[in-house]
Amino acid sequence: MTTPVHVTVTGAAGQIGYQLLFRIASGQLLGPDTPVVLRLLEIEPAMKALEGVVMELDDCAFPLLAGIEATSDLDVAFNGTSWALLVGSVPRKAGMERSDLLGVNGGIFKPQGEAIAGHAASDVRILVVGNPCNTNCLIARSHAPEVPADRWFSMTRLDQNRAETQIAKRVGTGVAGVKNLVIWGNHSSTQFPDFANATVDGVPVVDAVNDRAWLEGEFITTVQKRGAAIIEARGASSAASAANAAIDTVVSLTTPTPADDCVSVSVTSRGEYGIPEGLTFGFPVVADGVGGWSVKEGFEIDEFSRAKIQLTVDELVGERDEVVKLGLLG
Ligand code: NAX
Repeated sequence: MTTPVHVTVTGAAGQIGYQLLFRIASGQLLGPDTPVVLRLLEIEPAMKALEGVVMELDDCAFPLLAGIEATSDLDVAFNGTSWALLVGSVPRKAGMERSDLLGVNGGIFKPQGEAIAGHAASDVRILVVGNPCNTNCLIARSHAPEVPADRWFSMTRLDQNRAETQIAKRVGTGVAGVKNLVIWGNHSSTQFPDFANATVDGVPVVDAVNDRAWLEGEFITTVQKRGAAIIEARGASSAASAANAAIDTVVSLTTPTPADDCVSVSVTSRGEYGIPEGLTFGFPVVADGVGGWSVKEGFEIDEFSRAKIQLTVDELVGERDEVVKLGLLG
């Protein structure tokens, strides 16, 4: 049997953790030939709940699950890990100011960045899911300068999946036909789901939908506000779809991207499309299937799109300025 790959999940006893761990252990993250060791991080008060999750993982008797390490110790959690899925965080609560939110998360993502730098495998890649995920990723990365910037990702794939479904339903076709649908910017309500570069069944979305007002209005706001709509309906935030998007992100980053498509994921900007360098920003990405990726070139940005992208740039710059002010960047 091949050597197991160690995968860390933080916030492992949470909602998303519960939807994610069983899929990883069954081979859906790294494929049917790769055994995994799960390294599960939780805070002390949630260790008992995590114990129950571990019991259930045991009870599945997954042939690919080569071991489970459940811990509240950061160094143990990230020891030898090749994929760190940072899910646990403190999302915004009613009445919380942005600086409070960023301050609390700085306290989580700074030490996690340091522990990744100190203990992870040399090939580690990190996907931040816990909100505010783009800036949490920036904080962790800044405390792990030893880990190359191109190994850090934050999740905009759930937004891509949401946007694809909206388009497919509108056109009355299957979701597999929707390509090149990028989410620019922050995983927040300023994100820009870019219909202008997307195609459906080989036809530009703009032509297939043939209703620019819907695309510029309801489509964008439905995707931007989908998380809130799910909380309103379900009384709890997206969990199964978020876990699914985390799996999709890793699979897409580890398999070659088809020429007519892209992956929506937030990566460290190197100034592509005029986005300020160093921001963790949602771009159209293409993966080579052997660990490399690049921002896809050639997307047209018209005046409408540029204005939308600027809004999300401004928000992320604001978040970055705030964490600088709070002394949270390494
Ligand atoms: P839950 O509150 O169910 O679970 C979070 C878990 O994290 C808890 O068990 C908690 O004990 C643990 N935790 C807190 N601080 C920790 C720390 N310092 N170290 C380790 N574990 C810690 O939240 P859940 O629904 O699972 O969501 C997790 C995060 O994902 C939230 O921040 C949420 O906002 C974010 N989301 C991000 C999405 C995205 O697309 N990027 C979409 C879904 C989701 O909203």
